[in-house]
Amino acid sequence: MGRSTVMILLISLVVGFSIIAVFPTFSDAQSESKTFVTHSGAVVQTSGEIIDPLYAVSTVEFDPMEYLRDFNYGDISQLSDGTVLREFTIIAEDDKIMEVSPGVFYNVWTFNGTVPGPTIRATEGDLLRIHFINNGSKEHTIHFHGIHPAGMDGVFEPVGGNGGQFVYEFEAGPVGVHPYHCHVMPLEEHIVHGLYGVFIVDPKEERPPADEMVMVLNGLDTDFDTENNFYAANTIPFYYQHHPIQINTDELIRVYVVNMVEFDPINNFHLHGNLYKYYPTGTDLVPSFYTDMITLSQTERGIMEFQYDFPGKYLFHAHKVEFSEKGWVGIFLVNDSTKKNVQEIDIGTK
Ligand SMILES: [Cu+2]
Repeated sequence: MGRSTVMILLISLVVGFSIIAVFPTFSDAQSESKTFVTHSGAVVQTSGEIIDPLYAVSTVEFDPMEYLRDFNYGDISQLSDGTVLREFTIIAEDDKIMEVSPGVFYNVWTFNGTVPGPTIRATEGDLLRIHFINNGSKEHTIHFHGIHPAGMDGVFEPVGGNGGQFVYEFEAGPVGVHPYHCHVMPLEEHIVHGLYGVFIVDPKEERPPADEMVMVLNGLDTDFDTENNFYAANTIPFYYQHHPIQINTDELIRVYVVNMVEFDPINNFHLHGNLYKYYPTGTDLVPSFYTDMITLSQTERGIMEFQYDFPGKYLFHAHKVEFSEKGWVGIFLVNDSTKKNVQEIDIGTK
């Protein structure tokens, strides 16, 4: 036998054993997965739940306009040393169905019944006590970004489903805007299904009064192929385009923006007809940028401040066009505050 024949024999043996080694795993995986044709016609294998729109019923009530300006300050009491205690109850569930777009039903995993979960708000130095109940079927946790003891990090303390409980307790800090999310593996799956929300820590000396709102930039992988089919600000694609956010000229607007998009490495936020002051993570009271475009990676966030001089309709959207065309686009409808005042005076004199 020549040297080349020996080599061919060796290669054949290696390839043969590889096929034997790989094949059982492959067929196991195949028995668990289902075949699914995506909206674009691609055939994908998925281990996710395929929901028939004809028989599905939405079990989630979520109003993006209400969520936008809804801040949960918790049940407030005072400790003997004067510290403010804020208590929250957060319940995780993983069996809800949401009609995210007409005819598109998606199994969302929720904190307090919605995606995103409630916006938790406190002042720096307050004591937070979060009563977490896991009514889901899988293990879940709450992992807060911020500063806290290791045992409160929501990573190594999985909370079992069907009523498992845990109490997270830590001091609110640092000042800024932070995400919270489930940190159970596979992490992508627990996040993309919706287990996240926003945690705002206000400075002791309050920021100037403003029309404040929260925008969570998120994506929905409705066919479980680890690519997003929809993008949005606050979950429902195109919502604020069809229901513009009403604001007033010469009024300070403050947007707490958090990027929770999975799979795509970056997202961004472009504002039309204006620029905003930007405070990355909101940890500083002095803005770092004056711009109309910020780029955000996973869980990157910050505070935007701006005011409009001129009334009218202005777009805000991802400048990554694919994202805006798949739902991450909205409109600010700027009302003329001087005109409004004149009308009020007119009514008053009649
Ligand atoms: Cu989870």
